[in-house]
Amino acid sequence: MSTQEVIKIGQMADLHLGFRQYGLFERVEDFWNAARTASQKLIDAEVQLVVIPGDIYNDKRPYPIAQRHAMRILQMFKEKDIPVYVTRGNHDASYAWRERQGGDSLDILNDLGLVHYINDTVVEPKNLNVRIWGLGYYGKATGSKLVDLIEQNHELLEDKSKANILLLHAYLDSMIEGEDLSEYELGIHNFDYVAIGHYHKWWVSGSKRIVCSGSTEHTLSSDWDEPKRSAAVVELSKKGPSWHIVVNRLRYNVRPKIARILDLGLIDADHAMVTAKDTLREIDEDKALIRLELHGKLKDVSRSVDSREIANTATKALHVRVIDMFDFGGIAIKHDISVDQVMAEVFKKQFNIDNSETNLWVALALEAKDALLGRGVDHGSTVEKLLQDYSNRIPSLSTDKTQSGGKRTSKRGSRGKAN
Ligand SMILES: [Mn+2]
Repeated sequence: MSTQEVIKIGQMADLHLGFRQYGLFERVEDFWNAARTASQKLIDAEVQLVVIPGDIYNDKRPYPIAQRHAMRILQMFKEKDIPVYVTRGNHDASYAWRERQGGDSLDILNDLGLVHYINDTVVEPKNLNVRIWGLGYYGKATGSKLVDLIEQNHELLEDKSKANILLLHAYLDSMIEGEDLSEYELGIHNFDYVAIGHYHKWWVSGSKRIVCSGSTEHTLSSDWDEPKRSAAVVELSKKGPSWHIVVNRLRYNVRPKIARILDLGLIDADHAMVTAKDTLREIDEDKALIRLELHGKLKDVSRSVDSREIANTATKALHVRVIDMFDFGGIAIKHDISVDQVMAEVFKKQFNIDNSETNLWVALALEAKDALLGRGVDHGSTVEKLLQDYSNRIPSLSTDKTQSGGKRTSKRGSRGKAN
């Protein structure tokens, strides 16, 4: 009777050690605790090797505490004789930066014998029937860099006596639309197992051959809907000419996080404050991270809510973020909005300008500003001339004098002055 050889591989990624999120040292400890828990889970699962496809560190210049955390975690594997293979994530260092600096922090871990840092090459560990390919982070160029790596070593990919494992730090289009690399493009290379980092959620392809275990701790509040974090155990066994794959998910707890969106409708600031505070008292949980988003329309646009005062209502949580998303006079306040977008909103909502025309109105306003400041592309340009030019393109600015109506009259009035 022959025993079926099974190779057991542990995967964890995006440890982001040293991430002092919200400026809190407690968060640095959280990232260390999460990485340590994931590591212990993999050790308990008796994996034979561990792969970390990028972002061990949160910063390319990790603080001493982050380096000490990394060393302690990797020491856990070293003590059990479990080799660790890593690739470069975008947070570890960019390719250009490491070239300029003579290496990065992962090289230090490699030199200390704590990891095998695979830098755009292929390695064959002794005593295990695997071949590990590692490609660092290249963003949009990942696909072509991967093709280069494969072309240089194509005979190895054809040899199925060893399982071909690829470590990659990239988004696939199946995770985020239009991203760095397509799942199809990656699939055709026929790797037996691809360990992916960069995407911070759990994701496994339909074929089970592409595995993303997600970040070991939450970095973004958009991922809080899944309270647990994961590591993966991948089992590879030779079945005839190919390698069979089984993926197991190991879940563990991290610091509790609560996100709540409160839609208050049309309300005055005082009542909004009271309701927000009541909600916060309700969801206030011991040592949690809380994010409370306030939506609605304030009756009196001259007054807003005091986000800090609301946040201070919580007594148990570690950190509370109250985000004021109230609508002022029909214009939603957004956190990241360009001047052009603000103008488009104003034209649309305050002046009832048709959607199809708002861009032209924005262009006109920007050109008018340049003309007034005397820095227009066309030096002879004046606001009057611009209005004339644009009236051909913007129907609502049309010089058709036969039309009447309140709105048009007022516009004609202002144009009259220009003439
Ligand atoms: Mn990351």
